[in-house]
Amino acid sequence: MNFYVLTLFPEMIQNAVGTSITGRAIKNGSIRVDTVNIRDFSTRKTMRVDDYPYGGGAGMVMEPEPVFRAVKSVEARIGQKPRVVYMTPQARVLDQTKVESLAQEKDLVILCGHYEGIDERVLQETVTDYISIGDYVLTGGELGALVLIDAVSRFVPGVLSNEESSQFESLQDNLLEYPQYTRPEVWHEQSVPPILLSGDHLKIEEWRHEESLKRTKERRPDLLKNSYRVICVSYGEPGAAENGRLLTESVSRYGEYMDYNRRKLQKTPLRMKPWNLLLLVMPGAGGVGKAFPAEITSASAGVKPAVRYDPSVSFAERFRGLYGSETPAVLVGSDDEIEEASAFLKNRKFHVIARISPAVFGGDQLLRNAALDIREKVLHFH
Ligand code: 4H6
Repeated sequence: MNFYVLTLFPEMIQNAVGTSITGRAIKNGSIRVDTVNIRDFSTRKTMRVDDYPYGGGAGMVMEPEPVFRAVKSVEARIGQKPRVVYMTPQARVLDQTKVESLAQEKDLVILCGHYEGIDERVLQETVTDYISIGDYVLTGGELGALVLIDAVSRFVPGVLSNEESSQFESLQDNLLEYPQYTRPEVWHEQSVPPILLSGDHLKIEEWRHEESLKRTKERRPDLLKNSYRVICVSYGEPGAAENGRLLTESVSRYGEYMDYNRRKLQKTPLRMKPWNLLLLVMPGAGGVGKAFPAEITSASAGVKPAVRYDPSVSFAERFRGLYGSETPAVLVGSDDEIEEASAFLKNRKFHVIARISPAVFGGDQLLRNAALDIREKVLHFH
């Protein structure tokens, strides 16, 4: 991924990104960070790029033309129009979902303002995204740009090692991370929670989820209103179950997965809450992507292999125990399957927020994009 930072202080950017993990990523070619000095595009002999504000008032404003030319110089270099991000306190605050969506871009231009900001007209003509890194004021946009580059880079392939992986992060579920421990086992008379020494990975994952919830309630209760529990149900040939699991894991670290080929599940009532998200994966979604790399180890790892699919069981019969309560739902299947499921789920008080073609299981990138799309839609729904 290529970042182009338009700034009056290029060395501030280069010094910072050259260090630590972003520095390693630049060296190994996973990312590039090019700086463009806006002053190089000044239209004046003095090389100044600021002027007095119309209407009066304190401070100076950055002129539109140098900024415009700086943006155009990047467009000319890459031969297309990239997204242009303006770092400003007057914008929605950056979150993990936005970070991950920006990481999908090939090129990203980041515009850093100084003085009192930049002339509104050039912003209107060039900026595609306004981003704030928090509700406080900085002397310039550079620190914001650095925060953005750092957070986005973590999702660019090749930037993190396997150990540093960003695959399963609680923030993805709008939850805080669980507490971490390392050696020694007893320190200042405090022991590491015994469950972490048990070797029971399923139990450990459950414990961590509980700790994440506890911690979020205590420290960031505001996050919980945007947090939801993913429950995936699938039925069909074994491929559908596998695909259901893959989709679940790309949407949520703590998703739950259920195989509705099982007669027992069909009979058991499942009453979903408003803070659940139903992912329904249907037989039409089973044929694609069976050879999908199974490298995503599972939050739902103890799930028994899918039982045989009995196509003679009707949809309504299969899901007779399933009830929502204003619960958002995402449907994956053929058009016909989705049609039938939508009607049924509406009656059961679900809200279908997305319909997804089984083609998403055709590859890693498609699946990731679908998962991002789902997360954005749920946030909107809530
Ligand atoms: C745009 C407009 C980002 C950029 C005004 C930038 C905070 C954030 C800036 C300004 C930023 C953030 C210039 C206003 C200096 C105050 C640069 N501050 N400012 N929260 N400052 O992401 O005076």
